[in-house]
Amino acid sequence: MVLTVGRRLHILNEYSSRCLKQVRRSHATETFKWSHRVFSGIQPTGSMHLGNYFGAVQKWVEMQNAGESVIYSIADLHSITLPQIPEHTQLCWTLGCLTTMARLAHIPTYKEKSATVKEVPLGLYVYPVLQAADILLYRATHVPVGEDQTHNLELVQHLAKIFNNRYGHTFPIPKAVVADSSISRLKSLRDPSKKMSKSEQDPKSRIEITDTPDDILEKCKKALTDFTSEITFDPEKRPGVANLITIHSLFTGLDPAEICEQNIGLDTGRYKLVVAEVIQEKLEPLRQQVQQYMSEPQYIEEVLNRGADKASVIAQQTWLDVKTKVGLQINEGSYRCLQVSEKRVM
Ligand code: AQP
Repeated sequence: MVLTVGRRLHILNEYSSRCLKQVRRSHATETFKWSHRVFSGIQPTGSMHLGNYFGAVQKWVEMQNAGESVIYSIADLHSITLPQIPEHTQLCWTLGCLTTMARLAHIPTYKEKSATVKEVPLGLYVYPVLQAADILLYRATHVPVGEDQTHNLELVQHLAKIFNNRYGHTFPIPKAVVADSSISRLKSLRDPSKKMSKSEQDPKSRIEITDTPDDILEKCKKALTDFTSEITFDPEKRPGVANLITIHSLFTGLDPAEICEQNIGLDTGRYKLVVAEVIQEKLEPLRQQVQQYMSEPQYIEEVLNRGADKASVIAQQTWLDVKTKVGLQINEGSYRCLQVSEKRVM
């Protein structure tokens, strides 16, 4: 049987309106209870620093150790490496069709990063949609991320709602799990008006997890503070000193006020040495553990492959569901639907 373009369109319209009715029916009757699932990721754009660690990774380990169902990823597509995970890019396209340019242009992480380049790459603009695809593909219910990602998470929630309203309940509305708000985000040691970042050109702007004690001392000494000598915690007026106190507080669990009290009489130069010592001591076991893992590349590869195999089963299931609902997948049900429509047309 050969279908003309007109008939194909007619049949597809029939099909769409049937699907729409099914969707509306399902909205009215279904209540969904998603099983708890945690998803998050990190870009392989450089060496992990204290911001990544305290902002997100520490929480990931906590949730994993608490026995939660977790998927943590290396967001390689985000940093343009190997596009070998088609479901992520396919869902990204689908979700991209559900949002607007105006909405994406308002996302703070986009504004910040686009301000640093003359020609803004399309990838930077679409980045939050790819992030949404990553999260929704695994039907995650909880997303532990740093405070800088809260607006991106709002876009994910918005896209999940739009998709569910249009095509039927498909995704949970994921919740951001943000580290203690007092932590907020760690700032660059060289310019405390910016966040600590892997891709910042000056390596002295961040403390990396694998930094040696000498690196740490050097970076703390060079941290930008101000011309007031005593130690006070004032993130607005004295962001450089406040950043050092925050790092100190994160490692020791001490309140910033307690830290200021403990260090009365020290000037900022001497206080930097105190902070360096705290970081050196607390980071050393972590650094050694990382070194140990780095000496076992086969083991790391095995863990990554095992995780990827598990994740890809979920990704494929979700993408099939999305394709079917959007009408990109002709399955047995839709084929019957086409046959019925075909008879009616004839
Ligand atoms: N300075 C920070 N303070 C607190 N949390 C932070 N995160 C990043 N920087 C800070 C959190 O770390 C997680 C992983 O980040 P990512 O690699 O996905 O991307 P990012 O936020 O863009 O981190 P970077 O280090 O700044 O990378 P580049 O330089 O490549 O852009 C996220 O949950 C993030 O919130």
